[in-house]
Amino acid sequence: MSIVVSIPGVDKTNWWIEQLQDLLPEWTIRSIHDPGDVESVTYAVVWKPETGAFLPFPNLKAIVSLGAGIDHVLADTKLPRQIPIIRTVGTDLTQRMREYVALHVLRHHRDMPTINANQRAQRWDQRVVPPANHRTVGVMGLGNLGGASTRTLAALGFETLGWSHTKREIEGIMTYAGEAEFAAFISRCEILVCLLPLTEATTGILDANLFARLPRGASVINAGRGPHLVDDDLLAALDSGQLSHATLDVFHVEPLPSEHPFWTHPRVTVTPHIASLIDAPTGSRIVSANIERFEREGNVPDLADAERGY
Ligand code: NDP
Ligand code: OXD
Repeated sequence: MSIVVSIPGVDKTNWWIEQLQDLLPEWTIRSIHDPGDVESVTYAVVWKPETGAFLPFPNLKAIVSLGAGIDHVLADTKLPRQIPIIRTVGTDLTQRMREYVALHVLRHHRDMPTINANQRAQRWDQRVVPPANHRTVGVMGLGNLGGASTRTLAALGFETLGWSHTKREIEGIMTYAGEAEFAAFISRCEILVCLLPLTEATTGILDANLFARLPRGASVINAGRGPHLVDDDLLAALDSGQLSHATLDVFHVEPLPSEHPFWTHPRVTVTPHIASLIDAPTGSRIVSANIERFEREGNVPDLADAERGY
């Protein structure tokens, strides 16, 4: 009975192995690069696994994504598609994302990027912005993270909208669903937050067409995945004034390459995929509980739907 761990970086892998071993003492836990008896491996705990990473293990019962997203697992063109994928989600992850969304929405709402630039230019400009209840914020994706973020925004007083694939009811939030209601949603979002999973349908969703439908001067926060965004379309929308600012946590290539224009653009804030990074002690508790439950019941609530892509 063994578990293999695959995370880019030897130090991180060893750290996770130690944490998991403490919680699952009866299991053998090893790096995927030194798996021992491949027949005994029944779980793989992974973040951005290499292509073909799962092929050596004929008895895998489940793949555990060390994160909420499973796009990094589905990106493996040699993935054995029948193996269940378990997401790692929990209150810590949700709490961190709520903090990130609140921080950056408030920052856009109060026009802090301009105030910071004014400080650098020693310019005293007392800007008056509307209070939150006169500001409309829209969240794309109303799952664990998006749903919780809408509640936090509403608690801060924002007029809060949410958009998802199927209709969701969230108290105090105006919700929209699917293509049919997208136009009504997007035309109202002065600040737009993307917390969608990356799927075929959502790749490139943050493009010129979407930006043109936002109110002029709107701002965008992308904490979903880099490929949701068409980078050049964002740059053009910022340059034309259609958008005022963007905060980006996720990128097509991570780490963001040093020559990428986002690093130095005056109206782009870059954060290094830290909106809701899970830590090894918390993550290991969630992962070990999920593995134990999957062993017992053959199912867990956090099972992803690989066909759907999230
Ligand atoms: P969930 O699976 O819980 O929720 C996904 C939401 O997106 C659901 O509301 C779903 O709608 C909606 N959705 C999916 N496809 C579409 C579509 N085509 N059109 C409209 N709505 C759609 O995901 P989480 O909230 O747990 O996580 C969301 C994403 O956040 C992750 O996949 C990951 O990419 C990103 N993430 C980023 C982190 C960071 O640090 N930057 C940290 C963790 C996650 P419905 O329910 O109706 O199907
Ligand atoms: C995740 C992430 O998917 O950290 O959990 O991006």
